[in-house]
Amino acid sequence: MILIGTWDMAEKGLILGYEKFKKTDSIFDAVEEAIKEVERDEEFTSVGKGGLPNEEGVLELDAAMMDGSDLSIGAVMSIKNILHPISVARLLMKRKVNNILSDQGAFKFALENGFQKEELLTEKAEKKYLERKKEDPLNAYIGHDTVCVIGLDDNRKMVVGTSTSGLFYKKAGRVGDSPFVGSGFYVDNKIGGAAATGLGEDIMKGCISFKIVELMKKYSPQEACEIAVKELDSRLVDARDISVIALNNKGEYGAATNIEEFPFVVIDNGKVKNIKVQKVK
Ligand code: SD4
Repeated sequence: MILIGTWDMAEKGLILGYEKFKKTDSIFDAVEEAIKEVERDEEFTSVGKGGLPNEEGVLELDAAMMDGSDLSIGAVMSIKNILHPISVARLLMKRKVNNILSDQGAFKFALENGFQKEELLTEKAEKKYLERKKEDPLNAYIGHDTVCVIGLDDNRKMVVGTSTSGLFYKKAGRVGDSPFVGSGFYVDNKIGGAAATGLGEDIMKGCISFKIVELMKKYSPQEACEIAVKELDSRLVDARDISVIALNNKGEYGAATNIEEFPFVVIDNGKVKNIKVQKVK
């Protein structure tokens, strides 16, 4: 089994995800467990608890999960006060309708399904917010990352999950790419999976995760990531940060970025690899 995750922050989660997999043999459990770890760790200021709030000082979270075997999707957008949005997304995934919920509807669904209301805004995050408030608004939106995890088991079952607090100091109700299928994530067992992190507004313009999966019909994950990032970066006016990871159903993986350096983590049958890719040329 293989798990691949965005940024260094994914490392501990991937290890826990692998441990979980050994117990339950479920790639869904592995991906969920990996992301839950990042959501609960207050040190990671762009996902879950301790994440950075919007312009009004409110923490709004986006998350999604997709099953590559039947292409089912679950997602939540702008959910508040729920520690594990990824678990809510997973629960929504097998519903034929009403599988993508936002804000109050997502929160209500979570409460009805046994999740607890929780304060997720930490003192540290609030302090950062108050400092940001005093700064030049042109500096806004710096400080954001999404944890994306793609998993593959030995039976070629694949799943992808994403979770983020989105852009720091975003407008209330703003949603990025992370809960949007095709943009923030995509997976098809017949080919592979991909996921993105960076400025959602730019990522969405290229439906980049779907594009990478399509490209993997012909290219390796590394080539597919590079082609997609290069194309989108050159197509946009003043493109901002776009970083992607991909894993195919043979266990080959790749990543690409248009920023100076993008770290990602892979756990391949228990062996952790911390890898960095440089800006694509
Ligand atoms: C968003 N893509 O909400 C997310 C944020 C992110 O690296 O991934 N930043 O736009």
